[in-house]
Amino acid sequence: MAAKIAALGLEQNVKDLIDDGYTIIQDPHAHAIADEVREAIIRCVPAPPEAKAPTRFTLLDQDPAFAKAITTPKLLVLVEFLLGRGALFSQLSGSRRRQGPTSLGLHADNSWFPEPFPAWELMCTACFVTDEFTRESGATLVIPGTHKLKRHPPRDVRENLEGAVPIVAPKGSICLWDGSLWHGNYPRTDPGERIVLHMTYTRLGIQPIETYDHLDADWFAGKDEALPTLLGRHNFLGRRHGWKQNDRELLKETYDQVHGPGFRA
Ligand SMILES: O=C(O)CCC(=O)C(=O)O
Ligand SMILES: [Fe+2]
Repeated sequence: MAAKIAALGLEQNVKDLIDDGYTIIQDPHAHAIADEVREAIIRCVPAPPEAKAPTRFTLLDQDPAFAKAITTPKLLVLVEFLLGRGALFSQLSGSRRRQGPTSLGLHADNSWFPEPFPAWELMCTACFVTDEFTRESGATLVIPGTHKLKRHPPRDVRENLEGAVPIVAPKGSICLWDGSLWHGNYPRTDPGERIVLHMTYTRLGIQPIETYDHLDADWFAGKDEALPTLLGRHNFLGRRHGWKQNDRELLKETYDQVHGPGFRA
């Protein structure tokens, strides 16, 4: 892990994740596809006039730009840092937030789990910023360090937002936080829309929110080689087993991913 972090110069990002629970990633791969991702979200997320923040889920197979976004190299290393080897892709949504007084309430993304959260992270969320994030543009709001409390935010903090700061980040940035960090967003006062791709990953052993089991070899052909693992194709869990040799190999591979090589012969 340390070698992968050093190879991509992610030491500060790792420190941010440990100290603050979130970090801002600058990866040339992401900057190069920011327009493509933005246009794909606009194409795939219907935006009726009355909707305040049009959102659509289960987007991965709706445009080729999305598979590129979820395999951004620096992001995948930091996902492994937070969630371990063999982490799974869990959910992909696009949002188009409009000008207006509404905002997303303070929450931790560990929505499916009770508190206290475990000492290790269950899941993490990365937001691909396709328009600049500022307080006026409706940036994500975070309360740095709250990931250490390992709890859902209590009502008084949900109301007073004490300690909250906006994530200020240029277009093409990816903001990553762990599932324990308290966050929400600021109302958008700027005109226009804030277009974001929300990418969620989960630890191997935890059920992903979305399934992409219908995607076949043609879909994977020519795409990033991390995708089969991210979509559970190398995961023993959640499939029908006949206890053939292949299944045993997959079981061993899955143990190795969770515990390191040689955990169980
Ligand atoms: O839209 C945002 O600024 C934050 C969204 C959010 O809470 C999430 O993606 O987990
Ligand atoms: Fe969230």
